[in-house]
Amino acid sequence: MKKFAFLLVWFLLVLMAGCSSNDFKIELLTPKSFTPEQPSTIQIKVLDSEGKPVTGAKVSTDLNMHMMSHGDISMKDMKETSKGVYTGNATFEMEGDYTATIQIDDHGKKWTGEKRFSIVSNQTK
Ligand SMILES: [Cu+2]
Repeated sequence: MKKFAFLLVWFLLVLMAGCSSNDFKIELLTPKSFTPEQPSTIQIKVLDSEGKPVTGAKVSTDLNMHMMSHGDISMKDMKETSKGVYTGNATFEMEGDYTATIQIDDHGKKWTGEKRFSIVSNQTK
């Protein structure tokens, strides 16, 4: 009985390890504020499951506001500006809460996910 329990735990650990081996750790770096009609720099930091930077990947990001359309603010082929850090420019029209839909293609290994952030306009009204 004890042996069976041990085997079961071992099996679960193997399963969990198997699931996470393909995972990326994604960090979204956005400014706290923007200037209207001027591009803001958005960065996506991509690390592998061991915390090493993922280099040479294709990264694109779409920015959307909940229940609103501001055209789509998308950044295709973000530029790798340092190891594992992909940079793009977005021109915001409105302050508020955004969802970034991030797509990563690391030499065929794909990841898609969402990150949320909010941004304010630095122009006083
Ligand atoms: Cu809006």
